[in-house]
Amino acid sequence: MYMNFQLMASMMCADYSNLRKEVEALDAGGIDSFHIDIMDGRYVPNYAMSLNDLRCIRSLTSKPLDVHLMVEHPNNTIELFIESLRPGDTIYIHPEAEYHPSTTLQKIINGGLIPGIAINPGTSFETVHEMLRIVKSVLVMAVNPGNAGQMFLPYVGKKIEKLLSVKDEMKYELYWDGACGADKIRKFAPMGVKGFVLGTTLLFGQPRPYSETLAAIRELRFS
Ligand code: S6P
Ligand code: MG
Repeated sequence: MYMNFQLMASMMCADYSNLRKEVEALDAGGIDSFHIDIMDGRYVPNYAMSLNDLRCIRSLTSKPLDVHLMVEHPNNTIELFIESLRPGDTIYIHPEAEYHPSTTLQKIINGGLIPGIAINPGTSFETVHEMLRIVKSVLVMAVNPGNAGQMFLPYVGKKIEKLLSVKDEMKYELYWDGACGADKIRKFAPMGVKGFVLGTTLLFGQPRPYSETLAAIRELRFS
């Protein structure tokens, strides 16, 4: 059976000694968008990509960017991201990181971008329910935020089912971030998850070119 889903490259996993080549190979290889993980060392205990990395990648591709802000109080700096992006790009904030997440989401909307929230493994569906009316994209974290190469946390499955059950009524799309293997795409794409962020589990650090990996994923069999 043919299945329509999107594949995003988690650029914190890319080879930074060759960033231009990485972007070009992913772009030509059929990636749908570039996932940019921004961290502040406070909301999560790590630093990943910078605003300059984001601007560099934005200049190297015409494909959409999805920017995943793992920072405290994104409202303080959201304009920097909005002005660095284009219509069709998405900004995800973590609602726990903001006193008034709906104000920050409104700024993203007013900036002409797609508003999104990222939901941590330990954050309940009920906590974010009202925000689902505002956002267009929901990024479900299948690992704790902060690092690539972590183990999948199976308890997120139940929350994904809840989020899928109201997505049409509340008009948003659901995306997967963290430890995404072929088994996850095979199971969750038919259930309605629209796209998957690919990192070290499936895309980066593999012996074959990105074009072959991406083609193989698109050829997965769904019963
Ligand atoms: C985690 C981050 C993710 C990772 C991605 C890496 O804080 O938001 O986007 O970069 O999960 O993928 P993998 O397959 O190495 O877990
Ligand atoms: Mg991410």
